[in-house]
Amino acid sequence: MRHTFFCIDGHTAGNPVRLVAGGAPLLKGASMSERRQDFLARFDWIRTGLCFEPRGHDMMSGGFLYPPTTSDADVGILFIETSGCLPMCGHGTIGMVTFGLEHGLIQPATPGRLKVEVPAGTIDIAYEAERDRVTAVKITNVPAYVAATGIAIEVEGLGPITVDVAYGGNYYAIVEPQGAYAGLDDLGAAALVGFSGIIREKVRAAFEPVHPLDPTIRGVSHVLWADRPRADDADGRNAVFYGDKAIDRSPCGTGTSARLAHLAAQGKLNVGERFVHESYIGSRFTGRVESATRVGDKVGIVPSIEGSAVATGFNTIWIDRSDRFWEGFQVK
Ligand code: PYC
Repeated sequence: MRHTFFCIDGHTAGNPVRLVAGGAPLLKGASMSERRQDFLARFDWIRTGLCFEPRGHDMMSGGFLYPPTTSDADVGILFIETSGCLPMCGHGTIGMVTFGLEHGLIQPATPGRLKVEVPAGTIDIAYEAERDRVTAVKITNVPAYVAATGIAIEVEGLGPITVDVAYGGNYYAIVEPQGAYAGLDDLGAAALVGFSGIIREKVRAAFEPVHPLDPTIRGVSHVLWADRPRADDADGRNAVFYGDKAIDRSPCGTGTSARLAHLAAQGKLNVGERFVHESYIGSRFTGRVESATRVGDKVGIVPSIEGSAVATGFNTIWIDRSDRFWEGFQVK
């Protein structure tokens, strides 16, 4: 049996975005969070088929547009990625909103503004367009907060390090320069990937964060290596590890949100201040601490992230069950 998925492929700040515009399954659930659970239970083969090899690769990421479940939202998004269905994805949102607007799949009630329902909550979008191109997307994200500080672990080949855990739509183990970690260029991508897997495993063994308002969001999924900026007009640089082998080519929207909450908690960033974040490849998002808030009983912030995306083409993909690799595979 052949399943056909019509996709708009592209990238946000260099990281892939595959908007699955045709072929989305009907999902059960009274919210995007419940639909995410339903998708994972019944349709995860679509995610692995579209994200893993041979139709995808280690960094593949994207999602589906759905009618929202709440009357105040314009659209709902379900994210797919090599590691699972994320509660929120910043670079994915910027890409899917851009491609959806440019191709008439999203019809805003108010031009220039959107409310988007994602599994982690409802986010506000402000976008700019010139003729038929969307040139900038700003996400006012779900609230971000620091879940734990000072988790001490021993990493074979790197030595002892201390990490903090912060939430920005996903939970991040944040590694700041310290000890044998002098900066991103000192390690390089292959070592960052190798150490990240170990760090995530050790942090998971030591601490399991659970979102105070949605217990389906739990556990450290990503590792954010923080560093000084390369450019004079940037404020920081990062490398975000996700899945099993991926370094985000963008500055990572939820990672930047978590980092903003982290810096705010350290007293290094105030409400109203912006933070230009460089990615591993030098692309940028502009982050901002919009306001102070609470996440359940935790002190947090409302972060925003701004960036842009480029569509690279249409891609009609078949998942044919007679193909031995119909569900996709990963080389570990
Ligand atoms: O931009 O939030 C993000 C993201 C998560 C994983 C990869 N990118």
